Amino acid sequence: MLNSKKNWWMNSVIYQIYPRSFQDSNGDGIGDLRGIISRLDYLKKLGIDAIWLSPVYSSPQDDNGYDISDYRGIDPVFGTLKDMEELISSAKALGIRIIMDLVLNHTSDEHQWFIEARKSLFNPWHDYYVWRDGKEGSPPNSMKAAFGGSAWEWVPEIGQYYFHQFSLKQPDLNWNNPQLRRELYDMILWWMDKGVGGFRLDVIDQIAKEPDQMITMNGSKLHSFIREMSEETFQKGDLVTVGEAWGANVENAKLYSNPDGSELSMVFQFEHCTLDQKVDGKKWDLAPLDFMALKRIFSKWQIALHETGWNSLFWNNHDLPRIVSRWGNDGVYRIHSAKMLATLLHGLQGTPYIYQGEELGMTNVKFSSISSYRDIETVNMFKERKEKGFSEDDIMKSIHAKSRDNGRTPMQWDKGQYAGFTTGTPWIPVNPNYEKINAALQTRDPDSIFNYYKKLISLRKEYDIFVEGAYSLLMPEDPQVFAYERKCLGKKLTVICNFFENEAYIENSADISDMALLLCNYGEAEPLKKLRPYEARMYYTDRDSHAL
Ligand code: TEU
Ligand code: CA
Repeated sequence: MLNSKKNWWMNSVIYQIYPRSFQDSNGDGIGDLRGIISRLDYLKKLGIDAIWLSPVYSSPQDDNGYDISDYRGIDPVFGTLKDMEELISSAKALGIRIIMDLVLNHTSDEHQWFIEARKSLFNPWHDYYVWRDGKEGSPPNSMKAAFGGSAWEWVPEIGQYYFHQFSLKQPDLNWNNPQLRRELYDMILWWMDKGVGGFRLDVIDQIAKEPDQMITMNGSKLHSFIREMSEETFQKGDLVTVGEAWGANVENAKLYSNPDGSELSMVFQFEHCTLDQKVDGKKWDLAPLDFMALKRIFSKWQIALHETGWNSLFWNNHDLPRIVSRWGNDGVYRIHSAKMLATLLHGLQGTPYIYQGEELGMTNVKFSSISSYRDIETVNMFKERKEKGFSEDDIMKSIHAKSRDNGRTPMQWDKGQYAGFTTGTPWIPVNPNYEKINAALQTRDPDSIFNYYKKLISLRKEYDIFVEGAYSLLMPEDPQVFAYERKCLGKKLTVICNFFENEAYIENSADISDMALLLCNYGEAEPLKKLRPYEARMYYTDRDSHAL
């Protein structure tokens, strides 16, 4: 950070809320804005700085709100615009900013623009979307949609196909149209006027698609579109902006998160999230985690973006399985492994994200029947693979490991009915482990995962090394331990984690002499010869004799 200014979001921690599953206030079984308002105290207690709110705009809910029919309206299942304004101001009073989720790659097919666009080739809104001629039955090319089937959908009335990278009900916007871009920017400015603290940009790497070239991500105009948008909107405020990009690499991440502020604050990239699937397979094609690759990839991003960009740090979001089940241990070592994973992540350089329930060590869920699943991606995959002849057992195994619904079961507040989420029937079943894993138990237990996260968040505020320190990997060849240090101006932070349930033996590889123990997930630390199952430690000194 030597040359660039420090921004508020650099020592912030962002908490993601999936509104549908957070807190219901009116008994219809669906979480809503008034529910969130009623839980702000809980978030204040945890110590987070900002809330990333998954979409609450008007939507037919084909993809739980990622299909927007009116960017300026709030969907009645979530509340009203007044509730939204109240959420922004009540959060602000607690020092918490609200980050809206902007879906700019596509709208709902029920958006007024699309209703017009599909009426005729000469309609003024036609060009807001991506159309190609074709003959009925033979789409322009073989591109596939993320949620199954062709990416092209025939509209017989006008004899053209429209392009959709996600569901049929999520037609892609045509960013080449300047008028469309202007309308999007005006909408962003409108939300900025409402006092939001920033934006998360859904699949931002896909807005500059070039379907004739079969290009979805990283199209040639991508960064010029982002720079234009940033200049016209974000740069007029003191916002945090986060680009979701499955197609990011360390090179383009330096553009996205250029410290000169010309694009976004940071990029949310997923390279580590593909390390437990078969090479050339899909996420459903399960493979054990490649731990050495995890060390390599985290290290690569830490080093590449140091002083040239900014990282998002996360294990979880609403599209990913629960980390404690995925790469920790949701049996006997649930608490230790959840804390270890948190320690590893929160010691890195970047802005940490906590996904609702992660701070409680919430786990994956194993519904026995596909009828309990709600996610369009999961449901479509089930059908598709059944038709292809996969066994139901195999498919359910993939779903239990990777379904997006793992992260979407209701937030577990207490041991009451439906975990305190709703007085009605929840839209998706509650994870049956809520009597053991819930917020009420953990907020009053000083050794809980919740209170451990709280401690990690407060450490980030207390020591500037979390923001500034330069990263290096320790013990690179160790197949079981993930250890690294951060250094800056005579200060040093060392993080040592046993990633597995076997004890790990350490031979003088991390020099922690004269360092103070900041945190250990077993409470007391023993001499650093042996690490217990999933043991994590964090050490600090501000008198590092080896530092420059
Ligand atoms: O996700 C981006 C995306 O590419 C997902 O389809 C992702 O590949 C998948 O969820 C992995 O299982 C964003 C949103 O986060 C997601 O919820 C939306 O469904 C999607 O965009 C479409 O808006
Ligand atoms: Ca509700």
